[in-house]
Amino acid sequence: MEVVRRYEGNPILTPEQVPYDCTAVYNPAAVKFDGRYILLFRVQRKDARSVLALAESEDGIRFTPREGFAMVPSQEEPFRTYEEYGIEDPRITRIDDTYFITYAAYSRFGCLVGIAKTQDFERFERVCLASEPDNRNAVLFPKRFGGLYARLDRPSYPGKPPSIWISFSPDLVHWGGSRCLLMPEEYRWDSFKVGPSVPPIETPEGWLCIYHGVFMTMNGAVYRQGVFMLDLEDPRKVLGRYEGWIMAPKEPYEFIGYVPNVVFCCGAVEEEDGTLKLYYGAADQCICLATARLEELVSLCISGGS
Ligand code: BMA
Repeated sequence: MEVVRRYEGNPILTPEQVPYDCTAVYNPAAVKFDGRYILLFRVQRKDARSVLALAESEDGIRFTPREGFAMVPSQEEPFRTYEEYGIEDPRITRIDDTYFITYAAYSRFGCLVGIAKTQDFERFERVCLASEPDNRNAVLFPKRFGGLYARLDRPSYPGKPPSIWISFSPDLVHWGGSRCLLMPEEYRWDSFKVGPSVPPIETPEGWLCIYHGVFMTMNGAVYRQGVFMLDLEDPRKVLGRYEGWIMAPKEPYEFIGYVPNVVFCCGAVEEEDGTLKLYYGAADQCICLATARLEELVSLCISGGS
């Protein structure tokens, strides 16, 4: 039996089901807030630039999109300059009573990490632009380490394979102490690039990290999902990495879309019974749901073998 099981009613949200003109809805952040499930997702508009919208649900399966957008490129500097081409691929982490949103800010300068925050999912406030280009897929840890916030992200440097790094900050604005945690493995499913998918999930064995790995084929990139584990006390230590993928494109809605062959997870909600609801973009076109047992993902990281 597969560790990650797709919801049979996928996709759960399509461009046809939202009340705005767009070509695709995908790559959703997910969180449970006030007893309801919230998805903050990327909406690709007809000029190919993206904004973020929000949908809510009682059961985590049937989502109702809100009218209007939750976040659009800011008109205030310095955000205005660096969000000119849009904002993409959000992730949400709750730290104390605040929900922080990390997103990719796109502009003529490339792509960098933006951070915003909300307490009620009604009003969203920018915190800062938190990297140089090119960097995206930042996820914040829900806890501090020695008083410091921590994040994983995926900087890229010409000629080097995009990899997963960790950095620390006293205030979410100034970042340092950076270390590389995970690099693409040569000639494997994740040999082209690796990047964080969802914010790290605390388990008794360590921080479970779900990541995306990319393989380049004659027909373009294939995006899959994998797992690795970090030490609870010192997240700079990698405790294990599963050699295989936990999820790869296989359903028609993952093959047919704006970008075929993509499963791209940005949000997970942990249920009380140890199930994880994984929300992901399929073929950069629509939003889907899958479930997994947290403990099974943990054992894959510890056993390592595929
Ligand atoms: C990445 C990002 C994601 C996208 C993925 C697959 O580089 O642009 O937003 O889902 O490619 O196209």
